[in-house]
Amino acid sequence: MIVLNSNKILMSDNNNENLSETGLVTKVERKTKKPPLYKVLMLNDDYTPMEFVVYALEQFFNKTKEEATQIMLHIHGKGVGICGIFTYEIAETKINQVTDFARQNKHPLQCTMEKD
Ligand code: TYC
Repeated sequence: MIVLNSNKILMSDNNNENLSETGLVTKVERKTKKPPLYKVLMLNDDYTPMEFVVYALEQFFNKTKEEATQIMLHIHGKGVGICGIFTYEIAETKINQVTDFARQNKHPLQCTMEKD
């Protein structure tokens, strides 16, 4: 945490605001900023085989067969489901891996991302 002026910090809150002795509100900054996170969502369709979706969830999202089956059935029933939560670049990579794999196998399976 870096203090941006030399006033003594009397109080601190979760908003990174500090009340100094002079009554001035000072801002502090985390040294390591948390990156924004994105949900990778998988969409239902009428053609991709259930076993293919389960396999993709195991391969690209490190799910067990049981977890992958639950997620697949959720997507099948509700239309969309969460595969995982990642930084932007990792989410993008996962989406490309799934869509490339689906295309190679002539399945219409699709993923998107949404800010968490
Ligand atoms: N609805 C597909 C079927 O009945 C299965 C499926 C599940 C497809 C999840 C895509 O993301 C998906 N074969």
